[in-house]
Amino acid sequence: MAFETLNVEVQDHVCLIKLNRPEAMNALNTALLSELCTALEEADASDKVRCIVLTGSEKAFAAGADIKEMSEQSFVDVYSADLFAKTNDRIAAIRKPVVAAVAGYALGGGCELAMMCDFIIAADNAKFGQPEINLGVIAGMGGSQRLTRFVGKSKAMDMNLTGRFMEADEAERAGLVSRVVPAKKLLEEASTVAEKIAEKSQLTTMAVKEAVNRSYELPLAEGMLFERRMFHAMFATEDQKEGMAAFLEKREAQFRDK
Ligand code: CO8
Repeated sequence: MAFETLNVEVQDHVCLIKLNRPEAMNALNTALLSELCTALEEADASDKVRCIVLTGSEKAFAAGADIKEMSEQSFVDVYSADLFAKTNDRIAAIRKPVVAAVAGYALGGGCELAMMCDFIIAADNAKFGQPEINLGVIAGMGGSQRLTRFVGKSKAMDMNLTGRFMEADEAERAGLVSRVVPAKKLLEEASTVAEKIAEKSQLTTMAVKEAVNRSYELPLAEGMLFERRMFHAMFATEDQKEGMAAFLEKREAQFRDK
C-alpha cells in the first residue's frame, strides 16, 4: 500500500518504515499514526517480513504528537475519542520484532513511540525528551510509565518535570537505548541487527517478545513461570530440534518456523 506520511521498503526479510513529514519534524498527526499502524500490521502479516525497523530522518525520529492538530481540542474531544488509545493497542499487538533506529529528536510522543518498539538503537546525535510540561500537558503514551521503567524514577521525573533532553550517551548509560552508533551508520547498523534477528525462528522471536514484555506486567514469580512454560513449549517445535541438532553437528541452523 502507498503511504503519504511514510516510506516503506522491504529488503530481504526486513521491512524499513521511515516516518516522512520533514516539514514538521515527523510530528505524529492522525494521518501518520493511522498509516504507521497499517504499515506495521501489513509487515506483521507479511510472509516475507521477519523483522521491522522504524526510523525517522537524521534530524528527527519524531518531535512528538502534532501540536497544531492538538491545540484546538477540548477535554471532551480527547476524552471521548480516547486519544492515542487505539494507536497504543495496535502497536503493542505487533508480534514481529520492531527495532527503533533513532537519530535526532525523539520528543514527547516520539520518545514514547521509540519506547513502544522492542529496543532502540540510537545515533550519536539522538536527543530524547518528554517536554510536554512546556505545553501545559503531561506525557500521554508512556513517558511517565515506560520511561520510568527504562531509566528509573529519578531521571524520569527529571525529564518529565524539566522537559530537558537526554543525549544519546546518557540514554545508553541509563538503559533507554541498547547501543549508540555514529549517525551516518545508523541505518546500516539497524539493518544488520534486523537481518540477524530475521535469521532466527519466528516462533522464538515472538516468544521472546511475549516473555520480556510480561516482565513489565507480572510479579517475578509469575513472570518466571510464564518464561519457563514458554521455554517448555519450544520443545514442541521442529525449530528446537533443528537448533540443537545444528549446534551438535557444528553447522548453521536452518529454521522453518515450525
Ligand atoms: N508538532 C507540530 N509541529 C512541529 C512539532 C510538533 N510536535 N515539532 C516541530 N514542529 C514543526 C515546527 O512547528 C516547525 O514548523 P514551521 O516551519 O511550519 O514553523 C518545523 O516543525 C520545524 O521546527 P522548528 O522550527 O521548531 O525547528 P528547531 O530545530 O528550531 O527545533 C525542536 C526543533 C526542538 C524539535 C522543536 O521543534 C520543538 O521543540 N518541537 C516540539 C517538541 C514537543 O514539545 N514535543 C511534544 C509534543 S506533545 C506530545 O508529544 C504528547 C504525546 C502524547 C502521546 C502521543 C502519541 C503518539
